[in-house]
Amino acid sequence: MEFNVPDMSCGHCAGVITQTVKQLDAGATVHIDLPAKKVTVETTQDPQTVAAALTSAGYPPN
Ligand SMILES: [Cu+2]
Repeated sequence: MEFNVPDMSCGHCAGVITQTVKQLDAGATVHIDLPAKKVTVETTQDPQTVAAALTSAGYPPN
């Protein structure tokens, strides 16, 4: 699944997003494309759950 996260602007944001996803699913794979503000996630969680967690962390996907 792929998310656009416009508020993600630096390595710190990328780290928070990665940790947020891994708290939901420790086995998740997270790939961050910072210039494109794109987050690619491979997880067993459903997209709504991941999107809600990112929103709670301060990085709402659009
Ligand atoms: Cu940042």
